[in-house]
Amino acid sequence: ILAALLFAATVMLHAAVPAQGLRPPLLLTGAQGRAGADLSGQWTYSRDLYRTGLTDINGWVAKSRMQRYRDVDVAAEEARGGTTFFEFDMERGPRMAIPGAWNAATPTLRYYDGLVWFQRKFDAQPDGGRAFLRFEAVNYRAYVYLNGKEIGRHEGGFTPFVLEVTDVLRAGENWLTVGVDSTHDAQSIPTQITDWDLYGGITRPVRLVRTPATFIDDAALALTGDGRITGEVRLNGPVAAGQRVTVRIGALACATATTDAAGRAVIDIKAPPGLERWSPEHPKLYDVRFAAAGDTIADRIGFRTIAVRGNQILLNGQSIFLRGISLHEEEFGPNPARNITPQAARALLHEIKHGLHANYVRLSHYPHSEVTVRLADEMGLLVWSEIPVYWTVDWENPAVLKKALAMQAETIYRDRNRASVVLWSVGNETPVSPARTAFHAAMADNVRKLDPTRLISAALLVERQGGVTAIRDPLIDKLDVLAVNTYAGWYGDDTLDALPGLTWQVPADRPLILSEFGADALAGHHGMHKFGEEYQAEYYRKTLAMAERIPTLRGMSPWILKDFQSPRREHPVFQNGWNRKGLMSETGVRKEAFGVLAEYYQGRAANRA
Ligand code: GCB
Repeated sequence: ILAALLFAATVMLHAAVPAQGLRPPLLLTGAQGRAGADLSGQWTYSRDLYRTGLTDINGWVAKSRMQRYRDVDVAAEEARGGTTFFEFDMERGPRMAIPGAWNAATPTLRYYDGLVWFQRKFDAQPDGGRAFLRFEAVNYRAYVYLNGKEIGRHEGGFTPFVLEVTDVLRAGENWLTVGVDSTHDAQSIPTQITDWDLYGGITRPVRLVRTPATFIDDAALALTGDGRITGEVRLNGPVAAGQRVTVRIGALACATATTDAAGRAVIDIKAPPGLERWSPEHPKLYDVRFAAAGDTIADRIGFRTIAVRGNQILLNGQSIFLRGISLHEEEFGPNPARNITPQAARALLHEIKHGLHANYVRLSHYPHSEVTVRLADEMGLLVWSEIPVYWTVDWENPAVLKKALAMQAETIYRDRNRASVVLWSVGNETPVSPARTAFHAAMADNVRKLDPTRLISAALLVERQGGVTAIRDPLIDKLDVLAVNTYAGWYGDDTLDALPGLTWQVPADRPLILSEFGADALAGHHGMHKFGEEYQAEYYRKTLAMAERIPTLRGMSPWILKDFQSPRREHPVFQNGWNRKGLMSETGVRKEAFGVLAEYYQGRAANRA
């Protein structure tokens, strides 16, 4: 117990200042509030299944005739009567709304998995400052060209990246061309096989962002367990030691600091006495302004502490139970495009918070849109955040570990000002092996360095012998909160009546959450058999009865709020491309099990247990 207490204290007491070295080169944390342009809207596109726009067959096929990113107006060249041969014309290509996955845009791209070129023109004028493109997410690889010049590449479908275009941007019309390759392989994260849809494309907004020569690239604040507010402000551009940095937290406090020679200032003040703590019941956010070198960025930040003590999870020092649900990034509707607008995110989170009486959401299995995480802050929902180290990746490969660490860093730097985010997960259902455990351990160490203020977890596999379920996973030594996915009563032959009698052998000194349990039901299909609404509802009753008997249980996020698309799910009557474990159909029709969970959570909320 003493060891557990010391461990808990370590989690809380570290300052929020992360280690150097793992940081993405540019973050532009305050991009939303800066001058520039939102490049959402209609983009033209061109399919390129054989990647001809990127490859040169030993100079034999002149690369140029296929290169969609060339700075050339093909129609004008044709009109001039030239002899140059082009096999593309982005100008006259079909159009698609960006952001949004191509799979939902047109039936011919429904199952397309490969390279697509996108183009969009925009006007710009030089303003003496710097210019950047910030992509919130491109799934899975992006090749970015501006005015015919390659300006950068990115791998990873769910995290933001920033490319500087100051020297390439021209006065007047600019041509932005992006090659998006959705193909996954054995070295990608995730690999080719998952249980969700392909969703290729520019799935989140793209912005042109203008800044002064020296600007605040990133600024973060967090409340620590010992009653301090700590963080950092980083300048990018010509910097000098001793530049003054000011941080205002609403009308409550104003802190100052000075930069070091690298343009970084550390903030560390005693939390002001009147500081209201953020919680799901009271999601208080402060308007925070960071100013330095003539530049200002604003954010809305909540302050709370999160820690573990023994087998309890403490929010602001109080033990809590996480009444949650899992969520994929899919809006309501028969044909999701993974286009999460504020309205779409609000509708989903509203069902969770007010329909289910939940205080927590597992944003699975990858970093969700910034819109969703910000709304969780505003509406009051605790968040589990994860990157898609899912089922199995190439554990032995150092290049793959590097990708995972980079993805994790991009996520943490994006969301570390979000009070809602309390858990970083380092994996989902990864079969135990020495290489896999070493991989996850390196991830956990990385997370601990980057963000010592939050808790670390992973959704683990359990072992079952007869009626006894146990966790036998050496990774638990690296985790603050244990989490397991369990499907007894759905996969396999257990009867529902057997569930409450199953027993759990889990460490007594750690909090446990059920990161998943669930059963498919087709909305409107009735009966006490698999895929029937009544069966799913009874499965929930019996699983909840089983859960009640786990003494260290501190929360759950059953699988899942709504039905979601998955090419893996091809039962011809009940699935047809949809995983049906939703408590709601894809269009938002509640199944019977929704009421079972809502009632259970209402009871827990009323007992404040
Ligand atoms: C799981 C996975 C999740 C699947 C779910 C299922 O354990 O983590 O991604 O969708 O089971 O429906 O089987």
